[in-house]
Amino acid sequence: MGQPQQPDEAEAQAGATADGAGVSGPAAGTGPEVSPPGTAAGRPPLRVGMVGYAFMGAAHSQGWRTAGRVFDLPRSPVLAAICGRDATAVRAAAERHGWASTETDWRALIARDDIDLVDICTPGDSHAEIALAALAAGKHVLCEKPLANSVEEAEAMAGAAEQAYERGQLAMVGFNYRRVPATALARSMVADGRLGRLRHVRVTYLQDWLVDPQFPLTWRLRKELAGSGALGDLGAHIIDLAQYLAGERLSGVSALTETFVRERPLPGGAVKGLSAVSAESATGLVTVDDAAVFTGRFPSGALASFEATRYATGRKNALRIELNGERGSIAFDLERLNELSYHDGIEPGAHAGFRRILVTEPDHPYLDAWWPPGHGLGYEHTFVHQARDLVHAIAEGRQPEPSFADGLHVQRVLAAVEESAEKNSVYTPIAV
Ligand code: SOE
Repeated sequence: MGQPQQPDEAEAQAGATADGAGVSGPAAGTGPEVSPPGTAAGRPPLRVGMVGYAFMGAAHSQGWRTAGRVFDLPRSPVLAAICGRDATAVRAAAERHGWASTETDWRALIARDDIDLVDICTPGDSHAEIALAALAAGKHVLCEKPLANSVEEAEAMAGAAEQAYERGQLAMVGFNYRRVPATALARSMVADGRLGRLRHVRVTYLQDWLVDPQFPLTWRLRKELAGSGALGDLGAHIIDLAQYLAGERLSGVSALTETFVRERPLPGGAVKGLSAVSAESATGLVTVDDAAVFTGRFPSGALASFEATRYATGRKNALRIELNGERGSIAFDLERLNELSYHDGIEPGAHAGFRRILVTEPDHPYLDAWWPPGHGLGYEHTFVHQARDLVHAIAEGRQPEPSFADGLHVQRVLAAVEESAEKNSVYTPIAV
């Protein structure tokens, strides 16, 4: 196939870099020498080449640009090159986000000697091809979720990542919601046994940007580009998060999917983030699901339920999760991401009840490097933490999580959901 599609090109507007970071290294001057922005003297650089520059490209740029300024990292991320097919748009993106150079062909990016890591922020149809080529060229790889558009592609990617690991190259999937301090804290509480044996894992991911039937047929609604709809886009996140928090993989699912609006106007112009305008008359068919609802089993016996939809009127980015165990419960809502609700089931009845943990203390995950207690974080910080964790794993030569093998299992769950939905919700086992 050719160059990956850059569907949200209009998002990239020329402009000053957000935080004053230059795009061509430190300015010459007479003052004392300073390291390039975001790098620290004496630490080897980690030179990043990113493919894609739309919504996720902007989010990942923020992560790479900020991680070395907030955290003491063993290697300093350098925003070496950004790649997209439209030369003008990619130059504008480079300036806006602080990248030092541009490429219009991802193969040229991968061929460069001055790139250590390839960050893939394109739609799913190009993940496998770029990741396989980058691993073959000796690069580390970060790949946006879901890992691929099919189980076959994901298997090839996980296989290549396993071999690359033997050569010292690392690969990770961008399930960024593991990097919210509150979800990381939840994971450690489950692992410490505070909830005891898990009985229920209940997760929903609700958005509403498709409620209007006149919203255009953007790439996320086309199977050949996106792989699936709400299922792969939102469902992949909650499958990963549920498995991460539970500490085990789903062993089977039973599912319903639906496409509520089957024909939509074609896009009439630029797509920006999740917003777009429609063409006057031409329409096209929606080839993905609009919503997916499914139940699942964990090998431990815990039951799980999932809902992923773009039709939850009024819900913008509502990822909610609740875990109930024999000894306690935990609840999290992405729209209040600095908080975690915890019920200690061992506490005497008279005083028991859910309490709010404000996850902003320096001894909470990631927070020792940020602001004083109570000064909360947001969505973008998950990408900073993702960059931080990957840099540490690379410097220490250990497998980062979620690995491509983890991404492959999520892909198997997605495929099982589609299979079950096609077969009247029949329970569909998944190899763990
Ligand atoms: C769109 O639904 C989207 O941007 C997803 O693609 C992201 O993965 C999620 O983080 C926010 O919503």
